Amino acid sequence: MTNISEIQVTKTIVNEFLDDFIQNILDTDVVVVGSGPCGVAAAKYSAEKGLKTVMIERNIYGGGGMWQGGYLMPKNTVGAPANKILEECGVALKDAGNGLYVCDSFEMVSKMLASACDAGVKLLNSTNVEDLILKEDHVEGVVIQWYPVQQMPKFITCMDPIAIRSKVVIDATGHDSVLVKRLSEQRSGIPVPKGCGSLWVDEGEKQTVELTHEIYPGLIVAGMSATSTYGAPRMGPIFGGMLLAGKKAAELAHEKIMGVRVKGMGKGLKISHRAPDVLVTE
Ligand code: 48F
Repeated sequence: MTNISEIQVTKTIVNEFLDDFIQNILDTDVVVVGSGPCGVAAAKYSAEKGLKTVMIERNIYGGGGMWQGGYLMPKNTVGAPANKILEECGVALKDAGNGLYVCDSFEMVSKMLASACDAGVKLLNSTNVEDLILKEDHVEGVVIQWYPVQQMPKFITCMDPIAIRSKVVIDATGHDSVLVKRLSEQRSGIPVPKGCGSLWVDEGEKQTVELTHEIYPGLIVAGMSATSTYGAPRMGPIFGGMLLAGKKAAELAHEKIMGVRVKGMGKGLKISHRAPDVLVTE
């Protein structure tokens, strides 16, 4: 039998949260906003590269669009070579032919999140990133508020948020491109996200990776957020491009922070404030 008091439980939670927040979250290398397939891959690979990494999710649970494969069916597909990322995480895959693989969506979510945790990623859930810390020529972190607070009527929510400093922020917020949208209101040359184009699986998968780049010093746009920023084709219920985009975002963050060359990246894909030259719908 235990002898645990109610007060001890509360004190343990409060102390642990504040210690963790101040030591591991408040001032970090990389903040990944969004915990969908792109965000989790970005966070996992950033942490595996030795970068202090915080992943922020407004939902109570992580996983974003990975929980349902499409049309409410819990089967996820990925195209090669992204199957290797899932194999690394221990996800059981079935070969569906032509470079397509399929797995159970809940296994993909849980094993990817476990892999990010094992790499040392810190997760803040129920937390909405509502703004950037934006200095004259670079992004220096994010502004956060509890998501339930943000959902309350405006007359109650005249409550200031708080901030987390980071060397790099990765916008992996999916279709809404939340941080690019916010930045576009304040800096010329940053596109106003237009939403994704119509379905084209192969091209959408390719472009989501190609469009993942540092859009402004300190802000990397990645995955569906990049697709939606430039109106590139949607790829539908296939997640390989998202995983590869997340991995690329981590490599770009590592390159920026450590000053190392990104292995295997051609000249055309080096860090640039402009989107790489790809076919984008007008
Ligand atoms: O939507 P989401 O899964 O984006 P992704 O990782 O992958 C896209 C695919 O799931 C799918 C697709 C391709 O297969 O078409 O859409 O690019 O995950 C985005 C996550 O970001 C969270 C949101 O709740 C979701 O879990 N999010 C969005 N805005 C914020 C946020 C915000 N302001 N603060 C915190 N989290």
